[in-house]
Amino acid sequence: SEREDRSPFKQRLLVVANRLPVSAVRKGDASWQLEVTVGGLVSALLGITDFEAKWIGWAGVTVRDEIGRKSLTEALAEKRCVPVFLDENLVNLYYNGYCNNILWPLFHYLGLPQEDSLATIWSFQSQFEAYKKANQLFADVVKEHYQDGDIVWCHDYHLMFLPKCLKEQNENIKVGWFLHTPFPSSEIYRTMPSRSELLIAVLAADVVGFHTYDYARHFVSACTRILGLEGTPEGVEDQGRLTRVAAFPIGIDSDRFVKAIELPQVKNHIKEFQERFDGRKVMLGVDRLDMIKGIPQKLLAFEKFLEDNPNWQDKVVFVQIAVPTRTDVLEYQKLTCQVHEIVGRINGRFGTLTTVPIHHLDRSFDYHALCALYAITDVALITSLRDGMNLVSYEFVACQASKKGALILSEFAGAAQSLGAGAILVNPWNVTEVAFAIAYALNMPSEEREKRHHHNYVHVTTHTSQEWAETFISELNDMVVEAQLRTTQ
Ligand code: ADQ
Repeated sequence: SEREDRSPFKQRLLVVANRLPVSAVRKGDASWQLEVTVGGLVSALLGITDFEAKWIGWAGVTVRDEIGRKSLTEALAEKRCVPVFLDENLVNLYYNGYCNNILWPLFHYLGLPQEDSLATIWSFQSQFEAYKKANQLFADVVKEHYQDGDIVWCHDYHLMFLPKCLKEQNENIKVGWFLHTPFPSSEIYRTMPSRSELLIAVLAADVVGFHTYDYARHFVSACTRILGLEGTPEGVEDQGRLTRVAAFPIGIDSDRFVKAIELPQVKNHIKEFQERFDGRKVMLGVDRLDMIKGIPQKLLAFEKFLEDNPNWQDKVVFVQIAVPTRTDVLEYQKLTCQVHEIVGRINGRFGTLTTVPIHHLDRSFDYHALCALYAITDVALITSLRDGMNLVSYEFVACQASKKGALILSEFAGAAQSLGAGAILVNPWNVTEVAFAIAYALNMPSEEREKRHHHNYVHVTTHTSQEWAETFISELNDMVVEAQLRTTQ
């Protein structure tokens, strides 16, 4: 409640991320329609009642006029959100360019952009300058809202410069930075033209967090090899100042999914889907349509499975839901075409007059329908080529309390570290291996399925998003106390 939020005992938390958890559509000069988008980060922080959280980020729209900016700021304030305004040119260079065309592929081992891509049209250097400028704009907004004792938690690859900008404003700010993607091996990272500046900027934070121990280790190696700093079990040291570097694996708000299965809307969908797919086993993939998710490879593996197992051809259906993202980017358009072509070929080869083996949908599913799909699935197929964590695997497990279906999971998703003992781990590049895993999962005896599911279910329901956020924040508080003790000694 309003009164609770103002409690003097609550520590204030400023969460800074590129996008606010609200999208805004302008309805008139001074009127806005706001829609809350519940992502992993939002639900993680909803569960935290010990802190008073405020969000700072871009609302996804360009607003040029003062009336618009003022009215959007007021509308967002009711949702505890503060907008950062970025103009179109900056969004192109900073967000489309540097973030999504350079950092995203590099961090997922896809390398730096090649000749014919957008990077050469907008030169690298101007994108990097725009990136720094955008990060400074985020820092300026933080400054306006910062009060002594606040915690500032910066998120993701969009804001690697933010810790540095914040500490330059005020060295006493408690700053944490968390990366949601993998941090690549230092051999990959060191191809980055601005490699040193980025590392130095991140190291300004008090705590730097990653999903897995491997990513944290890669980051420390990059700092030792590129910057010549000392790596310790605690983090990275530079002239007596320690930046804590550690793994904080994210989770989901598992209760929200476990309980969803009992909701009438979800039950209706479950009934509808069960009737629709009656007599066939259901396999499911849910991804953003992104190269890192390995969708073409997954389809090829399914094709190989159908080829090798004719007895399964009319007994299994594969539902692949792929929400399009970054649709204005050429590489993503090419990916969509490629996926459509493979789906068409497989359905042409193995379909009948009444059924097709693959239902491929280019769209997002609402929460109730998604939970129902998770619940009726026999085998989930997640074959990311690289993935920071992958929360779809967690959501699937949380919705499978009664069915106890099998999970095929890429060893290159962070989730492989936590769900490895329950899932069937695969190398997504090896189509034959994945095809074999599909056959294995579909034929798996129920005791084995239950055992594997139990392992995953215990993990997903105990290592929740709330626990993740609390652990990170308390580490940040402790770290700052330790640093103060050190300087007073
Ligand atoms: P993403 O790459 O977006 O996140 P993921 O962790 O799987 O990947 O989260 C996707 C979210 O979007 C899930 O909550 C899922 O339910 C939802 N979603 C995906 N497709 C959908 C569809 N068709 N309809 C409806 N909802 C859909 C990044 C990193 C991940 C990391 C997270 C969190 O790339 O590796 O796990 O951040 O840190």
